[in-house]
Amino acid sequence: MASLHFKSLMCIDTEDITGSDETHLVVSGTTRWRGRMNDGDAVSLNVVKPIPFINRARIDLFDDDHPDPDDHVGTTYALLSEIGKGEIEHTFKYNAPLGSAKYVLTPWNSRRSHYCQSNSGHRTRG
Ligand SMILES: [Ca+2]
Ligand SMILES: [Ca+2]
Repeated sequence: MASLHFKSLMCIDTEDITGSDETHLVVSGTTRWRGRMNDGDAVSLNVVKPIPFINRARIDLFDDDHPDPDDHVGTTYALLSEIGKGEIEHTFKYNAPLGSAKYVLTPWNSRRSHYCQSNSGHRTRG
């Protein structure tokens, strides 16, 4: 088991043509962060609590639109095999006939979780 620690998100180019994006970050189907971002904005993701995962965690980035369907900016995965490789960043690039977007999720850090180990030292006497 591992846990995913996000650091920051930068918006290079919004998907919406005018104004800011209503950006939201979804991990394994659960929204973990949501906010408005415009070109050049960077936000700290320290407010996002570490997210435990087993083999990999799917990370999706969206821009909310209403009444149109939300724009899916992109998908990436945090992998168990990345543990110990330091901080990792991913650039989401989105291209569609009516818009483009570029975001940098930088960096994340997968660490071995201590959750599984919390009981490992416990021995029953018998
Ligand atoms: Ca949009
Ligand atoms: Ca939007």
